[in-house]
Amino acid sequence: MRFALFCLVAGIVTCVDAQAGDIVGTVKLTSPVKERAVGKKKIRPSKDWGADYDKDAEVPKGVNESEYTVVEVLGDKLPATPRKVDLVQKNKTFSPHVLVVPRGSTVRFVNQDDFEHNVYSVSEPGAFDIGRYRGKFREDQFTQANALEIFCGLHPRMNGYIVVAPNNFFAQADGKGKYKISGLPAGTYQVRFWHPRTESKTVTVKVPATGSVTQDVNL
Ligand SMILES: [Cu+2]
Repeated sequence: MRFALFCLVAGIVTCVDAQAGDIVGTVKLTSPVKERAVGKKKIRPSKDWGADYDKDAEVPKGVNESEYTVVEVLGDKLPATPRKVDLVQKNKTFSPHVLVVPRGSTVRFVNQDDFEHNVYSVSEPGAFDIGRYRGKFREDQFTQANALEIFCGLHPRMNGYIVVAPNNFFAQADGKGKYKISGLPAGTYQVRFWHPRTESKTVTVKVPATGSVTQDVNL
């Protein structure tokens, strides 16, 4: 009773903060991971970039696929604090390969090569095309939660992802598949485990008022 009164006086936010838990666990990739996607020869209607088209650009090898896994707590009502984050294009690769930002964030595309690049996505909602650019940066804001598959119209083998999370509660697994989402208000949530080249999985997780709950998943 005393605690409930404190919540009423101090406000819901303080009350919720006092009862927050973590989700931790390990993601194992047990299904075959599909080939990395390749962009289209001609991108948006009427664009043909002719001689600049480079079909042989290399795909980076030797990366640990588990670190591309994104774990996100679903729900638009949880807070989403916009950030400004760089996505670099260098040596004909997107770095990072998978970028995760909370809804409303701005992604600044930075071309660190000495030739032109482009970034586009046909994923909906959120399809975009920043045009071709060089020696400067372009930026775009992402207001709708989605996993956007991105390409460069000039180098079709350049492939990456911008995952726009619905709120602040997300994590990327590390090279061993381990992840942690901290400070989630106690409650029951739908949590999605996403990987760019295998099937996603959504599970129900009950987050305790203190401490952590362990949720391991095989994708
Ligand atoms: Cu490019």
